[in-house]
Amino acid sequence: MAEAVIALGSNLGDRAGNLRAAVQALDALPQTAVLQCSGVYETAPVDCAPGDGDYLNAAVRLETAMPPALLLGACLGIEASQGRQRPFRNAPRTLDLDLILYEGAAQTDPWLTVPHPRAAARAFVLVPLWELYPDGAAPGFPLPAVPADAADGVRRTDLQLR
Ligand code: A4P
Ligand code: MG
Repeated sequence: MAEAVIALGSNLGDRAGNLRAAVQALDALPQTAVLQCSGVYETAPVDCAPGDGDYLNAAVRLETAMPPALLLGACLGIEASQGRQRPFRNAPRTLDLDLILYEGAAQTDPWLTVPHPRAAARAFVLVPLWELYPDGAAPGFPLPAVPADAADGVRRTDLQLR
């Protein structure tokens, strides 16, 4: 089994419902279990069009025997099952599942780059990750500090993923 972390995001439709359904779907994948869920954060959109709605973001820690490519494919399938569309880059979405890290894997293919190339610069990813790894020791991805100027846009909610 390998440890993996998936970041979840939604700014369209029933945002909390979308994230909760995704956690259930991830937990139901073969040879995969969701070990831990972060809190749910309301976050200001980053690099998005003016007027886009706020996101809910979170992260989950998994153990899985699915290889990274298969796990990514499963994530894309879960997004599709929740009506994810990609009309343009950073478009509003019902559900985004990004594979942030996968224990023992490091690759830079365009269809799968792990650790995720933009995770280190995104407060909406790093804040939930620090919650999962309070000592900063995420497998293969020592956590960088949350950029001070970006932390303002990330607010913890009372919502729970499960
Ligand atoms: N892909 C390659 N590596 C990975 C990986 N590690 N995890 C490929 C997931 N996918 C990966 O994905 C496009 C392709 O990337 C996939 O087909 C896959 O083969 P996508 O879901 O359309 O792209 P994305 O997730 O929207 O963009 P990106 O570049 O991964 O993420 P970013 O840069 O983080 O931007 N603001 C707030 N507040 N909250 C957000 O969640 N998200 C974005 C997305 C922008 N602003 C945001 C948020
Ligand atoms: Mg994505």
